[in-house]
Amino acid sequence: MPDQILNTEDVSAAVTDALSAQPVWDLHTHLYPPAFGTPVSNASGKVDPRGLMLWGVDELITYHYLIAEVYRIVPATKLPYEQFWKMSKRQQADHIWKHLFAERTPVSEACRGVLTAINLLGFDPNDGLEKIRRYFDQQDPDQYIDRVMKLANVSRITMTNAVFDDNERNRWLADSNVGSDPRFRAVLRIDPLLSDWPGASKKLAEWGYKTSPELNQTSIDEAKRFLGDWVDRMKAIYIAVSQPPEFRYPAEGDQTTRAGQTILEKVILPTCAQRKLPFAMMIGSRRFANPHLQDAGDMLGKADVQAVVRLCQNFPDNKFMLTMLSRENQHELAVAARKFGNLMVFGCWWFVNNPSLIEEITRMRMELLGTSFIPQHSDARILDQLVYKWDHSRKIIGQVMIDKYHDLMQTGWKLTRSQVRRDVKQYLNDNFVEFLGR
Ligand code: FIX
Ligand code: ZN
Repeated sequence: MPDQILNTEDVSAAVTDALSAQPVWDLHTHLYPPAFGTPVSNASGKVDPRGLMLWGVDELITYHYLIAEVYRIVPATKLPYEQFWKMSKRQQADHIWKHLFAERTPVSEACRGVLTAINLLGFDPNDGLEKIRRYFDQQDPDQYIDRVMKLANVSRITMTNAVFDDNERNRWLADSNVGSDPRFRAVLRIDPLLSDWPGASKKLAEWGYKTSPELNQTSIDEAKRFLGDWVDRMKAIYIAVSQPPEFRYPAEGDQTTRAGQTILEKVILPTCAQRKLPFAMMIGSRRFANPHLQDAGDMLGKADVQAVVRLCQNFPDNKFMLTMLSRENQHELAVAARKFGNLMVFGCWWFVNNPSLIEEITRMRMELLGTSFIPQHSDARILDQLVYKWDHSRKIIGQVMIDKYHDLMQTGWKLTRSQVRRDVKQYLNDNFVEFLGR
């Protein structure tokens, strides 16, 4: 069938159809397959209280974004944090549902996301939770993953495998096939290696590597062996860290911070370059601004994009994936990406993963980078979130693409349906696949 040249009035439907039809490789999530255990009661009967696979309506409602929001309504003076954390997951969900959904209008993005997911899963959120809970209690987690991936049109789920987390590490050591589910890919996440070499070196020593807080050649060689062992064990497709807004390169500050620079220069980047693995830096998270909120207590700060520029300058053989948490960093980061082909900007992360900012950032990136960036990742922690995060993001990315195509067509450019499909595939899949393989 000949390729169709689009009229202005055809563009909206062509973009919407292409985005809906194109499966997305979700390149950063905190999701897991059932092999990592699930604490959620379900039809398979296998419930692991420390399981890492989170799914179902009570997990959706107790997402840490909503814990932060409910504590604005019922402050700790009324509900002490430790009392909340002692509640069952269902009791926490009931508390959040009461205060954020029943007694107030759920207009925040995190609240709206819960309702989009419930609705697209075929329920009426106005029916209350009991009927929905009964549905989830009857689901087999393995089959449910297929249902959610189909609904969200996600082709692959990329995990975040934090090797310094005992619960995660011990699962890999107990079963080398734990990560073999073909729907998932592993990522070696190594924050403490960069942020706390003294502590990390002691842990590596406990695990059989000849490392010490002194960063001598033996420690450097052994830390590289550690990375290689875990990249191989996980078949990791990239190595990742999140860094605070204070991250600088070259490092400034105390000995631990400077040790982080040595680890970066002599351990991580050589390992990634040798194995042609991207190194993903997620910069701007200031952990535990309110520690009582646990994961919900993290904050953001404006970071230094020039640190990224210097890394790209100094390590031209490395591939850097970058996302930053502060809205104020986005423009400078996009301009940095114009200067370095080994820098791939991705996603609207966490506190910029809201419709107004996804639109602003995607529009700015499209104007500066064309089709050579990765607009989004879900950062989902609960499986069902894929349904809403990709529904919401496809719509916003689509609106920006439609506007930019209309601008393009003003020049007389003849836009075709296959060009639209090609661009959408580039954004949702090919840019990531090509960057991995470069
Ligand atoms: O560092 C990260 O991977 C962050 O995405 C998480 O720590 C954060 O809690 C999150 O899930 C944000 O969406
Ligand atoms: Zn994340």
